[in-house]
Amino acid sequence: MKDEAVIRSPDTERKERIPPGQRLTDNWPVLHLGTVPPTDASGWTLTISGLVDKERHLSHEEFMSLPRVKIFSDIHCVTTWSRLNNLWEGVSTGAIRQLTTILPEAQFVIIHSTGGFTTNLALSDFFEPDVLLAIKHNEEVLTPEHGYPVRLVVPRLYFWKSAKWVVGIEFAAEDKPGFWESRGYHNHGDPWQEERYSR
Ligand SMILES: Nc1nc2c(c(=O)[nH]1)N[C@H]1C(S)=C(S)[C@@H](COP(=O)(O)O)O[C@H]1N2
Ligand SMILES: [Mo]
Repeated sequence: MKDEAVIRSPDTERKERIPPGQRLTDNWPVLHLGTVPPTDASGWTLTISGLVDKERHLSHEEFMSLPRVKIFSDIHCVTTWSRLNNLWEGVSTGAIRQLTTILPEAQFVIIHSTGGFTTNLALSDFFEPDVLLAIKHNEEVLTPEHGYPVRLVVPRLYFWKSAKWVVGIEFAAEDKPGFWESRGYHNHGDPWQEERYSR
């Protein structure tokens, strides 16, 4: 690819980069429920559905030909580890927006993963300029356990919102709490506000 300018997630510009209640780790823990899906990307499709003018199904080849961005971000997991200085490469959610017309009633985005995991985001959080569908981390293709072939990365929210093995993006008028959000995690998940769990 042509070398793109790196977009810095704004939290990486903070003087104090560790949110309250978090501690630094240098490694990258693997966390998910269930099993890692098969690593064959040939049958992978990304479905863009819900409140769009026309549902879209992108093959892996079509997805890989979309324009790329690089984003520099920190990771904050609600289980209290934080990992700084991550360089992601992939397709920005802004580029996804160009593929379809989103109907004006859409206010929320539901992300669907292989295996049934879901997470929900406000439309505005999904389209922040540092949000991407990542295919690489620190210049290496994502490993299966970290979300190959495609994972969402939402740098400004706790890492459970960063769904691995993404296969669907659904635009909705109503919010639909996702896997963790309907099991006690906060609906929004801002690490700087410690939005860890809902009451
Ligand atoms: N599909 C899917 N994505 C997921 C999860 C999951 O269980 N399934 N777990 C989330 C949680 S709780 C965390 S902390 C991060 C962990 O990502 P990592 O294993 O790459 O560190 O993935 C998130 N994305
Ligand atoms: Mo998590």
